[in-house]
Amino acid sequence: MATKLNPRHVHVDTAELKEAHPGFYRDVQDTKLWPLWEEMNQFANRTEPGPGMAPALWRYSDVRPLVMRSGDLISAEEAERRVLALMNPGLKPNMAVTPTIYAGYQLVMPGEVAPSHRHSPAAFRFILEGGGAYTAVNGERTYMYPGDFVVTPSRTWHDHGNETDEPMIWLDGLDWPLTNKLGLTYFEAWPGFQHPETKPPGDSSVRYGMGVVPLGHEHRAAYTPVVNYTYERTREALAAMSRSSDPDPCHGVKTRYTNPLTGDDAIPTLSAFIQLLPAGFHGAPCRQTDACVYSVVEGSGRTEIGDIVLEWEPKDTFAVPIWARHRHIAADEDAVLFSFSDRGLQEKLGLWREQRPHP
Ligand code: GTQ
Repeated sequence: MATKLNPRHVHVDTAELKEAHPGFYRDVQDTKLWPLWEEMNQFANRTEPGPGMAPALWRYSDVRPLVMRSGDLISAEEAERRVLALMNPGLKPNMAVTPTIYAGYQLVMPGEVAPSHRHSPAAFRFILEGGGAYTAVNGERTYMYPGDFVVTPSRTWHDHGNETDEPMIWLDGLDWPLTNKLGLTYFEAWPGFQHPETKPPGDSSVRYGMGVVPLGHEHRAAYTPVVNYTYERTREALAAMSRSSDPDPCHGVKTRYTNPLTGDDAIPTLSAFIQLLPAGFHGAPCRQTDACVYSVVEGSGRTEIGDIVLEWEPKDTFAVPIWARHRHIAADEDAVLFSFSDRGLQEKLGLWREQRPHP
């Protein structure tokens, strides 16, 4: 994307200055200082948000064979987590899909357990393939199926196990690049292999996800107490909403995964959404300051990002950069897109912006 030059570009020949005043530059460096005018153009030349990353598409038909091959190379236990991470070409060499978010395809083969650990980055899983493997969060198991959104808050113990006879593959999202930037990335291995079961499976969904809350529960955590937002329920919500309300011209029918006790994002640093684009939907172009990663759940279509056209079908993943004007187009059946970004973080900081077509 072309960047407009700022009219107050800093017109300094820094090479000439440096040559004429080597002593000054040396003394400044020796004093643990650095002249801002050397760097100012990097800052002042950018009049619009971004870019920070590139538009990108990961076709599941390309990804799946590699994920399965990784299953022959290394076990879940050896790898700790057997994952192929999405490398956004615009963010290399960082293992990141947006400036603040890491994502990867994780494989757990039948009979395997990925051992219990916890870490400062928060994580979610969005299930792509298989059915009935579990993630245990602080000893509460949830059995996972395609389209489920499973939350592993910061510093919660978690292990993944697959007692079924099919491989399970899901998309992981972590706020790891952000915790790296904050100098707050750390990790602990559970002393045993698996955390003991502490609650019956699904306990958090009935306790906190039904619109009733146990008396005496005071919610202070920054994260949702619900472990699994099942596709069964979110799909029902999308279907009902699309029957009774007009789609937004840019986003179709779009909902956000929230903490049912506070209405905030389920994970403060990883806002997550799911939207339905009705058959034949031709979205209006819009752009936002949050880079967004999409995972296609149902249907097929395309997303136009400037001159770039990304054609997608179920289980494909694609990334829309910061402030990139884009539109979604659904083919001749309803499409469902899961997505995630750092929008909630930007909103809290007063940085989030959206530009929509004028009505
Ligand atoms: O499942 O805990 O993709 O710790 C990267 C690091 C997944 C996990 C990842 C992790 C995990």
